[in-house]
Amino acid sequence: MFKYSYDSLVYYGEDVEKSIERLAKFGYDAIELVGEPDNYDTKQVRKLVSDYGISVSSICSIYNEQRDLAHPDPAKRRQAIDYVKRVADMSAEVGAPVMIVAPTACMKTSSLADIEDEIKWAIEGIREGGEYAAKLNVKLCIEAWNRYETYMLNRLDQAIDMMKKVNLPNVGIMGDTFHMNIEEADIAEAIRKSGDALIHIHFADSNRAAPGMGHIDFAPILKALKEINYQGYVTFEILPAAADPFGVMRKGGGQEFFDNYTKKCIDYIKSIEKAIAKGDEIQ
Ligand code: LER
Ligand code: MN
Repeated sequence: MFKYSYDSLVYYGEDVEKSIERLAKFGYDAIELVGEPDNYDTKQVRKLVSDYGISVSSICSIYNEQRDLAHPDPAKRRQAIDYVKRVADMSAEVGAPVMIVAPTACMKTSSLADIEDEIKWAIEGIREGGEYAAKLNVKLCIEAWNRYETYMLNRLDQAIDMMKKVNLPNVGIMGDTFHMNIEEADIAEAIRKSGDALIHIHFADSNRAAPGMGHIDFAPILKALKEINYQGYVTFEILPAAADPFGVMRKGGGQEFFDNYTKKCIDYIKSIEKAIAKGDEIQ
């Protein structure tokens, strides 16, 4: 059986205890927290997850203009590296084994300098952050995003190439089925090719709604994860279908992402997992 968690990014503005309580109620093993260290009392979170019998799977770091590891300005890069380190501290404090790292800001769709220089700066930044995180027993996973969110890493093979250049034992990669559906020729094959390098994964359907609500076939994806003996969490990261999902949530939209989709995600994927285990034909 896979371990399941849910990215609390979509529980916008909610008290963390309510989120943890919901995830425990619907049978999740863990919560993915948002990489905003100032928003959490980490001691309290550690106690809460333990009280509700779940864990913190991971931290979903937020890479914006202020946190761009590939920025041509060294002062901005330093700021981004400091952010990676602060999230590593937060990960250790809440007991999360993995934190997400991205080489550039999300929604930065073209380079500000020569791309080879930007890639080199990103590698240096991830390496410095990774060395810091290693001392805290925290792993970094490099996430590839689709071409409308970044110009740098769009596929898992590119993330693996960067991971190899960073060259640290605690730095791996992750997939996100929403991005992979756009960029990979074959999602299951990309997972198989990643093998041990794949240490985390985000699940969402093609429209970023709960799996089962779009057109991704999750059976071959789960089979590929079994084949590589995937040991990480399957984390649902679903968001409103809008260019500015947070604008939707700020206006009070996205209520279905709380109880409704939280339950749908795990029930749907677990039912496929069970059918695979029984050897049933998946519809
Ligand atoms: C960005 O699209 C993404 O997939 C997240 O994991 C980070 O916000
Ligand atoms: Mn993601």
